[in-house]
Amino acid sequence: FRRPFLSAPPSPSSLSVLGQSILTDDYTNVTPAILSKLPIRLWEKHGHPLCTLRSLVESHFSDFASLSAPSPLVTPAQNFDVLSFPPDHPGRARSDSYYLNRSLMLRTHASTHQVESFAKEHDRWLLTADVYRRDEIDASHYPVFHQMEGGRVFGTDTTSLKILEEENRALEEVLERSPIHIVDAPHYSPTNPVQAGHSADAAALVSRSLKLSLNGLMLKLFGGASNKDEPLQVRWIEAEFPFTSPSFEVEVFFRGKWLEILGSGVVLQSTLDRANVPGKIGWAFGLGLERIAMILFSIPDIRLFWTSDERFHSQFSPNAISTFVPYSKYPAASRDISFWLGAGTHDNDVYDVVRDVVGDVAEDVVVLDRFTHPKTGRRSATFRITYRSMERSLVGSEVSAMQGRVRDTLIGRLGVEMR
Ligand code: FA5
Ligand code: MG
Repeated sequence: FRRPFLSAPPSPSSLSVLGQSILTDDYTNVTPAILSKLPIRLWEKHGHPLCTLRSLVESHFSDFASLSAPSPLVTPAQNFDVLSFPPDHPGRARSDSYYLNRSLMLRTHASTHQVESFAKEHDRWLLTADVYRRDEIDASHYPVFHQMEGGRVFGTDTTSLKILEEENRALEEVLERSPIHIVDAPHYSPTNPVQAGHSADAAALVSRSLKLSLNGLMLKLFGGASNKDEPLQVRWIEAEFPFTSPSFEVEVFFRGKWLEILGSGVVLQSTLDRANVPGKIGWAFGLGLERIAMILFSIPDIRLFWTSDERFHSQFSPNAISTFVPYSKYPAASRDISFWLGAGTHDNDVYDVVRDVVGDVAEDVVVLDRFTHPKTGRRSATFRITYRSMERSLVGSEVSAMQGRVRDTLIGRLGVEMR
C-alpha cells in the first residue's frame, strides 16, 4: 500500500505576484516564503551591504551603462532558450527552478537579460537582479540571491583588436604589482573550446580582457590595506555554460574553503546574433553578490542579508566597507527525521518545506543516510535539520514543535511516510 503522492501543495487557482494575478497549474511550485521576497529589493536599500557592493562595482566599471532590473517573472524561453540551453538541461526541471505556471517562472540567473541588454547597443553594461533557485540549505546557499551581470563587446576588425591588446597590457601592468594571489586558467583549451567562427587569437584576447577586468575588480574590492597580512587567493577555473565558450568560474579562499563567486565567458555568437549586433565579439560575467559581500564584509551566514536586526544594520553605512562583528551566536539544536519519499520527491522539495515552515531559523539541512528497499524499490532518507536563530536562544520545546510542524507538512504536502 502506498499513499497517493501529492506533487504540489493544494494551491489556490491564482496567485498575486507583484500586483499581477497569475493562474496556477500543474507546474506551479513557488512557495509563500519565496513570493514574500519579491518586493524587497535589497540591492536598492541604501546602507545594505548588497547595495554598497553594487555601487562599488558600478563605480569601478564607471564607463558601463547601468541597466535597471526587469521583473523577475520571465518565460522559460527568456531564461533558457534564447541562451541556447538544450531542451533537456537539468536547470529547467521543476526540482531546480521555481515556476508560477508552465509558461512563467522566476529567473534563475541575470544572464536571462543578456540578449535584450546587448540589443540596447551599449558596448558595455551592468545589470543587477534578484534570482531564484531551488537549492540546498547552508551558510552560503539561499533560494533567493542577487547577481550582477556585466557584458562587453568589441569590434572584430584589426584596429579594434589592437586597441584591446593595448588595453589588456595596461591592465596587466597594474595587476602585476597587486597584493592578490591569482592562479590563472588557460584562455582556451580542448575542453574549453574557442567557438567555431572565432579565431583563436581573438578569443584569447577577449578571454584575457575578461579575466583582467574581473581581476581588476577584485583588486579594487579586496586589495585594500586591511587585507595586507592575508593576501587574497583567487583561482580561475575552466567551466561550462550553455551560453559561453570558453567559460570560467572564479573561486576565492574564504573561511578555510574555496567559495565560488562568479561565472563568465566569451559570449556565444548566437546570443549576439539574437541581439542583432553583427561584427562583434564579447564577454559576459555574472557575479554572486552575496558571496562577494560575505568576503568583503566578513558576513558569516547568507541569511543575515535578510535580517531586520539592528545589530546587523547598524554596522554598515552607505558606500563604506566595514568588517562585520558577529553579535553573540545563539546555540544551535539539531533534529533528525527519517521517512519514505514519494516517487517523484526531490531533496529540494524537502528544503522548500523546511524554509516555508521555519523560515531562516533553518541554518543547515544535510542528508545523513539514504536507503532503497531491495524488494519494493521504495526510497527513504534521514535528514538532519539544524535550527539556530540569529536573534535569540531557542528552547528545546520550541525546536521540537518546529520539527513537528516540518514533519506534519512533509506528510501533508509531499505525502511522505515516517519511518
Ligand atoms: C550563472 O548563473 C551564470 N549565469 C553566470 C554567467 C554569466 C556565466 C555570464 C557566463 C556568462 P552560476 O550558476 O555559477 O552561473 O552562478 C553564478 C554565481 O552565483 C555563483 O558563482 C555563486 O557566486 C552565486 N550563486 C549560485 N547559487 C547560489 C545560491 N544558492 N546562493 C547564493 N549565491 C549563489
Ligand atoms: Mg557555478
